[in-house]
Amino acid sequence: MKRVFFGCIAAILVCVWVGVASAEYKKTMKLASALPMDHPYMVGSKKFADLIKDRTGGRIVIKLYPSNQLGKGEREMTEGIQQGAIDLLITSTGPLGGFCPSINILDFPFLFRDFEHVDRVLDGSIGRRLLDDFEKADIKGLAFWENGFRHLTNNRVAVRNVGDAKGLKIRTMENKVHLAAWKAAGLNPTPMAWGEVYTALQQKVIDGQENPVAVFYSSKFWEVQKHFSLTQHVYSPSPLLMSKKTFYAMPKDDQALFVKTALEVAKFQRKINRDAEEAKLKEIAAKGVAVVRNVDKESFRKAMAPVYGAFSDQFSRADIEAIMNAR
Ligand code: EAX
Repeated sequence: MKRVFFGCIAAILVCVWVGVASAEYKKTMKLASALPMDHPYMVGSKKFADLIKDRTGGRIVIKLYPSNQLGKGEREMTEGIQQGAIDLLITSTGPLGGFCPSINILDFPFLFRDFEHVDRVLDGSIGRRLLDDFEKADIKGLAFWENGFRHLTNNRVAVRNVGDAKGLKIRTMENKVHLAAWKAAGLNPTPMAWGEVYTALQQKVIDGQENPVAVFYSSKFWEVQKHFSLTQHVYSPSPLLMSKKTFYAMPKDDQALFVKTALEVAKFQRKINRDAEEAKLKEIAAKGVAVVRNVDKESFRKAMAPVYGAFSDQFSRADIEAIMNAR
């Protein structure tokens, strides 16, 4: 009888302690990204920050730092996450392979069929495992938000098939899989941090780049690019990352709240990204950019296919097929 009584007392004390711990935990956090406030990255981030503030009664406040305010590019800001200088970062997987090698499996060309396929993989066990892998790099992967399907743009030629694009000097992210894929396709890719791309295009140091519609639109690339080809050559996921130090310093209830809210906002953020794409593309065309919609995607897929063999020592056929064949 006594054991039950003291057991109940202990349980009550733990609940009180957890409650007090959560009630006492207060923090103002920094959330960074490479893109401006009107991009879905930051629309999603604002919703996330508002929900966290509301759900913690104002104990946790997340301040937003868009447009590379906290670093030259996503690689540098990911280093900031590892060091704890930045608390949260919404970033493409571009440079992340240097921190968490397994994430590069998502960067293969023509890996995903469509958005439904993307959601099934990223919201399932494969996506969860990839997010968990970040912990080895002192990073907490909260959820997969979205950059979108990437498309090729350039200043020289209307690209309808891979042959039209041969020799184009294009910027890619600092991503070994993307670099290899574009080399295999016969282009001349050069890796560059996001913050340098607009100027490099303006000064014609490079002919083109590749990014989803929303990035092209929010960065006003119609000012420095004439041709937009809907190649849809790779899907670009964007994990919401958190400093592992910051995450585990929070009481367990707040940790669970951050994961739950990040997953909830992932659905909202992907939807706003997808729903706005066609209207943005029409505006891009209205700004004078020549948009090629009927691209021969198969010519790009075939030309980029050797990249799978080039990394077969790091990514098994079985792992690739587990993603490709996910139904
Ligand atoms: O994450 O570097 C890139 O091209 C990324 O797609 C962009 O910064 C958004």
